Amino acid sequence: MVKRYSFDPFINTGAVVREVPLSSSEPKPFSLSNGVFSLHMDEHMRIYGLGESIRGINKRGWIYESWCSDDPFHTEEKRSLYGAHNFLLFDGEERFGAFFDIPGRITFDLGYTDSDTVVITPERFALDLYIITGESLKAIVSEFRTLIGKSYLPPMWAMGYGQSRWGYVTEADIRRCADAYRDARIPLDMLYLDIDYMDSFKDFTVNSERFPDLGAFSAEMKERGIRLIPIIDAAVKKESGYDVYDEGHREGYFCKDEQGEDFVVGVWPGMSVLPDFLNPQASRWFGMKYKRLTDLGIEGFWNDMNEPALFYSEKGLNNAYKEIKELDSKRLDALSFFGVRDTLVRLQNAEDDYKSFYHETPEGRVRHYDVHNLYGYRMTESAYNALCELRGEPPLLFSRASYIGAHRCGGVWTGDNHSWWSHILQSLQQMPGLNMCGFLYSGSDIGGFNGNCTRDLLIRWMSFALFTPLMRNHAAFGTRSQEAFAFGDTEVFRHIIELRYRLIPYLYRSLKEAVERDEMYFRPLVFDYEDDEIAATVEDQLMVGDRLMIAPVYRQNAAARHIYLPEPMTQIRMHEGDISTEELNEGWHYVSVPLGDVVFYTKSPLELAKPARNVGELNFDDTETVGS
Ligand code: MIG
Repeated sequence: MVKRYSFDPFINTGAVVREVPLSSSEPKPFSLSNGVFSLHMDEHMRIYGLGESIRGINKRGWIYESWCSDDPFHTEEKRSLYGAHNFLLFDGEERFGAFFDIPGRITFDLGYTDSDTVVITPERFALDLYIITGESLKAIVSEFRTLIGKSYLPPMWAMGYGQSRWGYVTEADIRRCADAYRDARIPLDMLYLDIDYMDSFKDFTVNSERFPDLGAFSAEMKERGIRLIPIIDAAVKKESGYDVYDEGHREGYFCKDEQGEDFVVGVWPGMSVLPDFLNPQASRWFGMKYKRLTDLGIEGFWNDMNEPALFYSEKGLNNAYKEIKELDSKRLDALSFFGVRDTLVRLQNAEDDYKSFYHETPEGRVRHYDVHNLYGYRMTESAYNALCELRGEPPLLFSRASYIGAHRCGGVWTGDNHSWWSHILQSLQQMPGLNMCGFLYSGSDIGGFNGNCTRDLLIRWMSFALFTPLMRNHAAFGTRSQEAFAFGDTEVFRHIIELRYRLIPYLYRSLKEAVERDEMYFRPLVFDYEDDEIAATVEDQLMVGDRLMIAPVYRQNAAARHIYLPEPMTQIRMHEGDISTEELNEGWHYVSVPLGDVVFYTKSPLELAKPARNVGELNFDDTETVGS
């Protein structure tokens, strides 16, 4: 059951698709005073949800803030990442879900300040609150999901493995990568194009020296079973003569400052402007620009920098110049040096900039700051609507920033993680939260984005990520190569990636069913075994689809780990491409998992396809059954 409480919302966020009558009762079990929702927690209460956020599956004990942020350091003390997913599931003596539908900042203190108390503080008291009850954790999630509408389902080929790297600059770089995968006989379905394919980082342009004929190149790759997936950034280069800028400027489709002038920010293309994705005309206009790339045979995109990320604004930069000039006249001491340094650092994603521009929405003019968390969502929606219209079917599409609602239009990747062991576990722990909020097609940058990857890290990361719907290896500019062929011996990677393809019949069916039935693809164990007190504390295993359980190794040098089975299961082991099984009883086991073996568990027989070079070549009818 869903109850809705309304507290002066000034904009329809679009998150909710079902009409829910207003409830006049108190928003129980919260108590509300002075614009703050609070709740006393019993000793055993656990809290799930909050989508893409850091720390454990059970969120109790930390403080979170929804504020879509371009922050490439996903360390434990952070409160926000790229998404704003304000759904929580409280599991104590009282069991209920709560969705705080608010486009701006909101803080969730989940027993951080006072370990027995939840304190939820919307910065501006303008929101809808939905309280959701149901028979089980799963039922509450499903009820919530029917409220927010069906999740995005990508085309089947998007279940293939993808290789990406910020640093493939030319057609030759991409072809070399494709060839290396072919030569190593490692399956591959997608190669990603990062910002360097563009002409001066201008959206919807192609650098003609680097890619003389993208249409022909994309056809050549497709012939080989590989799709090219270009990036699109949110901001548009401010340059007269660049038609996207000229048109948008003329039509008033960019966000405006206080005086009604286009608000100018610095991002990759240099001085840039921000499409007003909250203005339906502007959104449609921008979305239709993807046609330039679909006309070249492109079938999928990733949307980046849509928090929106701002390196600086024209306004902020001018203020900083002034400060530096003043300093010039003083004698430079350490404190003024640090002052100036901080001024420059603070230019990035500055709160003052987010307060300095406006959107034209159907509800009137709104300040960006108050609706900040909707921007990435609306960019994804812009692309999704246009691409569905242009293609007659959904594209491959995923985004960095998001709000609930965007789950209907695309997936998400979890942004700029690091080549750190802790980020394998972090990624695992993010998946169920994302799934609760409807983001099913998701995954992390395999091998880690920032920092240098090592062979063992990549093997372990992939052995987990082969279960994530979005399976993409991606790395930052200037980092060490981390493709599956980069570490000399390719066999070990070929076996792992082949296992992914062998599992696609099961994984894609699980994804599709999760979409159709408003369910989760990844679940914490406790969702399936509610009365099992041990299952409720397991933070490094997940259920995948209706019958699999995974328990990956994510520690450096570990060659074995403890796993917990809530019921007897068949252990499936892939060793050098061969599959073997073993029946295990319920309870704890210490399982040997040498580097390169993939070990997982099934409750009932599982079908495995034969390996294939790409999804198109997979034979869904030729499967073998393993497990009992
Ligand atoms: O400021 O396009 O998260 O995946 O490779 C960095 C370059 C911009 C951030 C994305 C990352 C991408 C990178 N982008």
